[in-house]
Amino acid sequence: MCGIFCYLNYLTPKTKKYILETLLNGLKRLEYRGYDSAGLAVDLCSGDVKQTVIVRERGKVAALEDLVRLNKELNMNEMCTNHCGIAHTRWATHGEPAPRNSHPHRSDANNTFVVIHNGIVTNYMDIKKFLMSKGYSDFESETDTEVVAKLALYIYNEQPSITFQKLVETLIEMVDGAFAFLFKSSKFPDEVIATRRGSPLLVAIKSRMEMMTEYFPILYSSDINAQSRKVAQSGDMPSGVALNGHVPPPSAVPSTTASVEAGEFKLGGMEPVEYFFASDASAVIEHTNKVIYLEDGDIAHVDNAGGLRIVRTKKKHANEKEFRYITELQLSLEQIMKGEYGTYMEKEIFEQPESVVNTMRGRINFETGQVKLGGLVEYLDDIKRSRRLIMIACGTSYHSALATRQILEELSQLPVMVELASDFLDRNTPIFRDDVCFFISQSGETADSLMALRYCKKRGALCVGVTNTVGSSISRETSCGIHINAGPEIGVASTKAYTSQIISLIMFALLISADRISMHERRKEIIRELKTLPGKIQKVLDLRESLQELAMKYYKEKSILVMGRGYNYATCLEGALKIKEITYMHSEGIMSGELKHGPLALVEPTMPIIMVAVKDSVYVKCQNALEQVTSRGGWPIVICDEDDTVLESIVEKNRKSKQEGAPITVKVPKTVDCLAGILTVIPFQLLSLYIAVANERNVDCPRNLAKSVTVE
Ligand code: G6Q
Ligand code: GLU
Repeated sequence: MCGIFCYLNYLTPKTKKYILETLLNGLKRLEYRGYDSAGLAVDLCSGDVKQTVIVRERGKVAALEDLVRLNKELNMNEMCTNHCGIAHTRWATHGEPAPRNSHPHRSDANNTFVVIHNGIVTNYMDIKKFLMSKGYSDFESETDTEVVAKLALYIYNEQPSITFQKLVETLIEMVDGAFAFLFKSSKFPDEVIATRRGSPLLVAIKSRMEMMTEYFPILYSSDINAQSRKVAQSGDMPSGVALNGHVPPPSAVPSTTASVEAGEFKLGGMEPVEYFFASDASAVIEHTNKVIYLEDGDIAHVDNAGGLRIVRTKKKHANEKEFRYITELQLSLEQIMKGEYGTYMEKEIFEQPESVVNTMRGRINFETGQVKLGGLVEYLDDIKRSRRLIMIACGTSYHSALATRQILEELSQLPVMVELASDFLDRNTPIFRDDVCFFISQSGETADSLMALRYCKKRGALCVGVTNTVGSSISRETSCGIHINAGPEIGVASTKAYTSQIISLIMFALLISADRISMHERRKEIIRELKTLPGKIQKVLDLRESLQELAMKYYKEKSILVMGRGYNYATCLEGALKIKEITYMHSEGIMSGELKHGPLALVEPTMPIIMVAVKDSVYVKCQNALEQVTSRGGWPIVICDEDDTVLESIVEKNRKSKQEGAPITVKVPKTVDCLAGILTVIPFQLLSLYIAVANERNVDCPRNLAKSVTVE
């Protein structure tokens, strides 16, 4: 999530103005990732001891820039020969967007250690308790990140002779969750350490010298001394690279004088060098195209002699790659921001194997089956005692409520109502003090949902937010809530937020039923399936080519009907919404139980129809619906389980010769009923995307729509 940027100049005299502009510019390049606040840390270069100054602001990078300009401590003309500056854009997960919660965070009033962080430290409460017991109690923020800065100081104070690298190595062993961290310290001036686990991070190198190799060796701290073999000028591989079958191609032969020696990037004595660390290449491409993408567990260290080394604690498996590629970027800025994808929507669809993991991270213990939602702890008993649960939302978020209503009813044993916020308000719906109202919203700013929240709050109901935006109006005005942690969603058509909303609500259902023995097996089955979900999502994404084919079949059509029932009714509504909003084609989600009551009149051989039917409790009813449709000349595409042959044969039976050749089924992996909607909706996300692309629509910004609907 969000952005990290660092600029380190070694033997390259730069004014403070240049350094600050480079940092701010780096952050601006990362703005597209979405964020709510920004900050940076630089040193005062005059004086014996380098003092670190931190500047942080809520809102845009431009606001931070204004604050930097006004800062009296910073002398823009000051020359820094060696300097390390770090900068950050934050997408809040813990604590509202505010200067005090913005990064960098510091260990103490002297800024001895400062840290920036993307991701979530899931055991931050435990670390905080531990630090407080040791007398480190001057916490200034509500973030999970601040504990890391304080933990760094604690480790240092315990072992004042510890190296910077060893300190970070020790620290990350104690931290659970996902992170990309950058550490800077007055105890180790002009140095920086970067490390990651689950969040992206790269280091880019700018030097007059040409790199002599395309491979950067890894050092293992367990056997660092043994790693002193050298890259010989003759073209030997960096130490360890040739081991275990990872023999790089002959193009790795060194070409000039910069060398990678014993795992350290050396620049021939007193050579100047500049390093950049960033969450993605868009922030560095204007400076250099030499980039090393760090991998989980890598600790990249630039020392005070300008050397770079990448260290790992130990080998995970024997044939682990013992080097990182030094990549030469060939891409334009625009291409880098969207990665390999043409649009943000596409990128966000393909991010789902990761985003669902982020939603579950630190919340589900797959071994013990325990579910923890930190934001609800204090209110769980009240929720269990409530009269009914009411889920209120708009658009896609409303569909996520529909998708989870049944499992919530089953596991909570409470009546569950699902409401469109606008209609809920229109009806002046009766609300009572013992109601619990959930407000589901990606942006957390949707006007109708917010009004409904205020309406319910006024009537004394307990209001719970389920949003993707910490610090949003809905997250602020609710009493408690769940942050869905899908990461910033930029495409107007909601995709990854939808699947993460479903998972969040299912986690809530699991939580509320945790002490019901009768639900034990059911919960176990769901938790088991949640674990395998990312792989299954990937399998559906791998169907992209057949969905592209299908899009080419449909892209000139005027209308598509989408039919299903049970858990998959929500998929039909959401699928139809995706199609209409980005392709501008008419599409209707139809509850197949309603077919006979009207929609059947639309069925004829030329009407495009997609039916969703997986082997759950309504499967037989879905077969009947399919029979009804095919016997009236309809020839639907069926989204079904991968082992299904029955539905195919029903379609085949009624197949007219002129319809031959096109695909009949889109098969998705089998999962438990309440999670099937996550797998069945992805074909619609992709189909609508490909139809929109074929029709040259603006996928990310469809006409007449906005990402955040702040008007009624
Ligand atoms: C769907 C749209 C839209 C959205 C609603 C509610 O693709 O993004 O339907 O879901 O406008 O928005 P929030 O979830 O931000 O409240
Ligand atoms: N969890 C951290 C916070 O809330 C970092 C969020 C981010 O990735 O920007 O401050």
